[in-house]
Amino acid sequence: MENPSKESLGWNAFFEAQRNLSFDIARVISEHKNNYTIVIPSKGTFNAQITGKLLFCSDSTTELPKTGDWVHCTVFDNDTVFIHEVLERKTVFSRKSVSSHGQEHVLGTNLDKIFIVQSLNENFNPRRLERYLAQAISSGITPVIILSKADLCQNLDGYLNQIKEIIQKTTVIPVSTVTSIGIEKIKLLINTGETIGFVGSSGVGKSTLINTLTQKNALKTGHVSHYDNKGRHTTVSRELILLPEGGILMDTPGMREFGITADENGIEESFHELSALASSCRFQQCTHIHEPGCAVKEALEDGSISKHRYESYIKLKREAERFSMNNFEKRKKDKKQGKLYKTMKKIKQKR
Ligand SMILES: Nc1nc2c(ncn2[C@@H]2O[C@H](COP(=O)(O)OP(=O)(O)O)[C@@H](O)[C@H]2O)c(=O)[nH]1
Ligand SMILES: [Mg+2]
Ligand SMILES: [Zn+2]
Repeated sequence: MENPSKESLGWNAFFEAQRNLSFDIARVISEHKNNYTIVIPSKGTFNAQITGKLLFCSDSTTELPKTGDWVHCTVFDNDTVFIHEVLERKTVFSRKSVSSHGQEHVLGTNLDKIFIVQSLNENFNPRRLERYLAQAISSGITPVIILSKADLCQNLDGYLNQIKEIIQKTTVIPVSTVTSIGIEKIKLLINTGETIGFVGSSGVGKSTLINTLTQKNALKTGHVSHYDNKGRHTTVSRELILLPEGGILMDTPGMREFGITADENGIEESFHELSALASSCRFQQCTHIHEPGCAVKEALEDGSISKHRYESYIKLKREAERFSMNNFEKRKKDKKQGKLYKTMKKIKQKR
């Protein structure tokens, strides 16, 4: 697999419809500061930069190339490749960043599946699982739950019991890279041309699992050294890895917090037993907090839904709502200007 075909890199009809034949196409394998590693089908791996036009015409950094993107590019010589355009993304998996005022932070694009990895020890956390699930579902990406380090766990059923109501239709695979349990099941879920993102806290075993799946035969697509302008080696944070038997894996760095950018539909879908109840609430716009005739509250009181589940639902709905409000830069500005206007009016009235 020296020079992979476009299909094995994940190219399909969705991207073909956007093809501009005056350019080469390439998939972004990893991103560094102003520098990308890309694979051009049948040509190989290159370092690439973006054109000034792409940089200056982008409204936000989320529009710039991200790991997983398909791009239109031009090879000038083997050292100079310019990315002109990012093709429309089939899916985007993001989180709300903790540091930069809750902006959207793209983790990877054009993912077909998300493997949510939690280890069967103190890392296991049903509430965090709900977050990842809501985010995957609202991004239109199929989630799979991977319960790692199964060799350390004496009580698998106890763990499974805790997530019974959360998982709904989601596939759950207990796995161990020590005993190899579950590895074959995971392989069956990775189809040729599919891109799979691995997410989960640091230390749960994502990289070890990816190494096991690739059996070190993977094409070392990101195996170009990257140096920033001071000559320091920069960390490769996210990287696509091609499996020899088909399938593309994306490792992500561990995240201490995972803020969701999910939309309300995604939340409703991942909590569908609660949304189903909501249709029987007396008020259509019921918030399920204090309204009379609330079917969700009734179910909570009679014990048919758990308190944990109810609280997550309310919390994530609120978070999604807040994100969608904050996300519209314009709205934010309007709000600020509105505030300023009100303050000035007050000052004037006082005079
Ligand atoms: N007992 C056990 N340890 C594992 C397993 N998979 C990974 N580990 C260990 O967990 C630690 C973190 O693994 P790593 O793959 O770096 O986690 P990542 O941060 O999610 O990429 C390492 O010390 C691994 O050896 C497993 O299935 N069982
Ligand atoms: Mg890792
Ligand atoms: Zn209600």
